[in-house]
Amino acid sequence: SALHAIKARFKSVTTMNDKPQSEMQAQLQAQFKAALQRELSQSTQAPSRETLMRAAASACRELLSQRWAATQAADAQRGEQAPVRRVHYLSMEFLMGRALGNAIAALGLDETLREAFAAQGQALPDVLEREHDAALGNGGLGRLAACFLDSFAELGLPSFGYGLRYEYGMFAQAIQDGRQVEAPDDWLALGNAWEVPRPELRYPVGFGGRVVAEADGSRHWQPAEQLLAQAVDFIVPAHHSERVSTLRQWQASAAKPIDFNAFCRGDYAAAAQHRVAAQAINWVLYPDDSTDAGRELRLKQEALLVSASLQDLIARHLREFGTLHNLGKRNAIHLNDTHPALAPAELMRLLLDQHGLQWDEAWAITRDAVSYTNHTLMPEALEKWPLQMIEALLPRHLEIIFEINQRFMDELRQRFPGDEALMSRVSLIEEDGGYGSGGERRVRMAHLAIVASHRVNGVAALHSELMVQTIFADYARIWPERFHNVTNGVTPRRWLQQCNPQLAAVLDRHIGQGWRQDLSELAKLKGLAKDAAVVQQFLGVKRANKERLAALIRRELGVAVNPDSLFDVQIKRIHEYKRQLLNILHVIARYQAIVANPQANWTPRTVVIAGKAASAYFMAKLIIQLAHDVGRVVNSDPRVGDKLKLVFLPNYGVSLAETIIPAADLSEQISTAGTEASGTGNMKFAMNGALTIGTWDGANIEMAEAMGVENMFVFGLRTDAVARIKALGYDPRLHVEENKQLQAVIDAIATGQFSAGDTARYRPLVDKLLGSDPYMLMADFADYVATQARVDALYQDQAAWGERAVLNVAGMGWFSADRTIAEYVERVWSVKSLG
Ligand code: B1N
Repeated sequence: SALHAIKARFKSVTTMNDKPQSEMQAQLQAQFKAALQRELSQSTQAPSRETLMRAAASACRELLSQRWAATQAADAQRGEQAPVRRVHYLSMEFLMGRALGNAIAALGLDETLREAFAAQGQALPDVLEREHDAALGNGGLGRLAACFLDSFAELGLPSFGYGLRYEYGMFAQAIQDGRQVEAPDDWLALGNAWEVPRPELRYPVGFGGRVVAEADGSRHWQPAEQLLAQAVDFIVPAHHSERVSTLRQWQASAAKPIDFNAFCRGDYAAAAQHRVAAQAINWVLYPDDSTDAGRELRLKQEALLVSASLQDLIARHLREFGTLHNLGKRNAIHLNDTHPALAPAELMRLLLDQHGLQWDEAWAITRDAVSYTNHTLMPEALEKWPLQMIEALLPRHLEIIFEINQRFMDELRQRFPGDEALMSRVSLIEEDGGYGSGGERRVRMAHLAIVASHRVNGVAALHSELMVQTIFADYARIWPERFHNVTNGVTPRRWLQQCNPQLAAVLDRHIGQGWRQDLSELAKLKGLAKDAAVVQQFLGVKRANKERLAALIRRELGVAVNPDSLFDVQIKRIHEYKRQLLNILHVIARYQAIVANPQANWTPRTVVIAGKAASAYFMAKLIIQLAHDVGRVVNSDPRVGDKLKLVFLPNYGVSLAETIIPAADLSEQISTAGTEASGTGNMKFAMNGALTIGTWDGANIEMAEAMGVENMFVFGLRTDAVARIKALGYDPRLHVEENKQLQAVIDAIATGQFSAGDTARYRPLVDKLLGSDPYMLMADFADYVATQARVDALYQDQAAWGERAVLNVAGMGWFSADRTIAEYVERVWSVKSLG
């Protein structure tokens, strides 16, 4: 397999004189003792869980720092012949979650630490829980970047993740009166023991000002405002070698921190103005998932990330090779969506203006280095920056973008003479004011990313196909060889081994431990799916995990749910295309049916929903409110009892997912076909033995093919049908008129049955469903409800359900991020892919 080939290639760097485990244990114990003493200072009180957590984190950080130095030393000696370039993964988001549990698992020091904590009267899980989630991402795109870092380390890939050190990560979600309220996520309040500051790594970053033409014809930029970007590292360990990967995050500060004259005048606000403006860049992660925030501060964030990262790359490359001519052959610069798509413009600027290269050579280097992953086809997510804003903040970059476009247009004129329409469609500059432009001219960042890349990829087979058939069809005609697919994956360390230790133990017992390194070994389970003892163990583990989740639900919400009921789970960002509303409509239909016929043989269900809505996304917030209103009515109706519960767990994030996913029986992956690029939650659920109810969308399709489509509950319109119906003119009312059950559900919402008679509250939702229904909930409702009935029937036969659960896990070997990264190496980042 590709994975084996890659591992073999890296062998020389992955074996780095592994230390004996006893020495590691002794080191950790000593470091922990020293760190604890530092933390406690003179205090004689027993250390709190927080204190123990911080001491353990800083002890681990010390051990990891040694591995970091060894990894860098090994990578610096790769030389000219290495088959793979050093990867620089540029991303505005890295959704890392907690680090301590992962670090001690990677270091093989769980037991050592368990004992050290026990000596202080504390249990390991209680201490691990005190760590704040590092929530520097919105959802799937950010979590994917975190999984990739894990696989970079595991595969021994010379690499850096580059991001921003946000002071406030993803907002904390609280629920008041059934409505979402946002609070800042002050994750650094108590310090962060994982950070490794790199004071020697700081780069100037400019904004504003003007471009000056020199006498020799060269041009250079005189920014009005100078900032410094300072590196802060986070070290990511491999689990089966001493390799690590690095997440390098940038922190901006003012080049001139205070205005001393203003200070002496006593005008402190003016004195601190630069400082505040610089630090503002690091304040917050923009909490918009699958939409474009489009604000000036966001553009500054993107520019800072790109500039600091590329200056760091160039400095390292010059240290290693002493020349820039081979920069593209030795380095990959990967764009995680278009958020870092200023990178080619900035790289060109650095090569031309600071290092004196000529355009053609600089452009060849840039195209060799840069590659781009697209994560969504939705028009509202495609970044387009107003020309005027770029001109004001980054005037030299705009010049370079114009020149790239000019040369691209010249090339097209040669290849497709007279095709003016093509030229205006693929131009980097949107002249005519498309979606949301307000008539301004804008730079299309996806076009810049494609033109400047040697590879462009989608994140699942269907998505990659639709990408070249729809939004990038013209480009696929111009450069067919540039477009590829690399299906997403997740790290089995965090998402199976660590979040579900009991299932991991069952796997170890029956198929050995090899799956932890090579997930394709899960296929060995296939032959065991009919083994009653194995199935029983699977069901037993699930039951224990469900009890844990039931306890959490009781603690958080005061709702008692029955661990023997079917746990039906949908956790992800709240978005209309993901159709949490369809899920709620099904809950209402079921509620009405139970009330009408309480004696029927109901399969008891607990429906769990969690997820955050972008703060300005009205419809998504209304869906959260509806979930609460429906939950309140259903959960308190004595006629329903255990047969149905609907709970919404607040403040969804990585840690909550780690508890919920192992406890799920049913995974809801119900986006309108063609809208979810891949999904990665879908993979985590199936790996943990949940069955999926899903549409023929994103990676669901490849999962169904891998495990056997008979092992998934597939329903709904497929992409071709969606397109056909939309072309003919979709009328959602027809579906409502012919379906009594659906009518009753919509009526109940519209007449205020869940909102104490308030008929206005959900009018926007109802109007949209009956009006345009762009995500076609009405068209898919009947099939969804019928498929849920099939789910009920199978769940009543626990042996049959358990067999399917085993087969789901057995089919998930392909969806390891290790395989994904092996494919990126093959198709995108190898020297070979440069042709
Ligand atoms: O990227 C994930 C996919 O698994 C999901 O299907 C996809 O929805 C997600 C603008 C995005 N696409 N686009 C974004 C995030 C933040 C932002 O500001 C867009 N996220 C996805 C991983 O491939």
